[in-house]
Amino acid sequence: MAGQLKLGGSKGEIKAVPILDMQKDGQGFKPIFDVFEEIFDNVRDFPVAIICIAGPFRKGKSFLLNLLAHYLIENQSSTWFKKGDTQPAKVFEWKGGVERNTVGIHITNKPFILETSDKKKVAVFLMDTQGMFDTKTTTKDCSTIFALSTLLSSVQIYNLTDQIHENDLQQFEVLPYYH
Ligand SMILES: Nc1nc2c(ncn2[C@@H]2O[C@H](COP(=O)(O)OP(=O)(O)OP(=O)(O)O)[C@@H](O)[C@H]2O)c(=O)[nH]1
Ligand SMILES: [Mg+2]
Repeated sequence: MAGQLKLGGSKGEIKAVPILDMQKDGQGFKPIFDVFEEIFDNVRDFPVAIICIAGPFRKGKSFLLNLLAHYLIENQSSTWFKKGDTQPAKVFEWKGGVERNTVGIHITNKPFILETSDKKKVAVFLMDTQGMFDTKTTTKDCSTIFALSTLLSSVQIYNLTDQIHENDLQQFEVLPYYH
């Protein structure tokens, strides 16, 4: 993604759709190829950039993606979060509590067509991932989510709260070996 992106927007209602789902028996994942193909078929003529958030469960990944989506839906306006707004756009499902919410990998069904500083159009998608390291998610599943989202994304944000601790960094050493 060259240069700084400028104004652009997405026509029609935008929502997140799963491209990787958990198997019915809860053992591993299955890709949803038809959704994948349909989404990217529409942007054959554009370079594509995927902005992804990964990281531990229950830290606000989906919430942060909704804030990003809200900002892009409002065309990156300086007044993008208006006075009356109490919540960000509902593109990705998010909730409070201690139970994990997002399962698999989800991506926006439509791109935000943005423009780089050298006037090239880019189709930008936002991508959400299942939270890692909760008791229901095996290390192999964490590794699958992390590896796939790293491979698919142009920019990957690793979402942590507070400071970065040594054990956060150690998790990067372990993840690749379980795939
Ligand atoms: N105070 C505060 N709360 C936040 C922030 N980001 C998220 N939350 C809260 O954290 C909770 C979890 O948000 P989600 O976005 O569903 O978290 P998640 O990381 O996607 O969770 P999983 O999908 O289960 O991994 C919600 O109650 C949010 O309101 C933040 O920046 N500040
Ligand atoms: Mg989530």
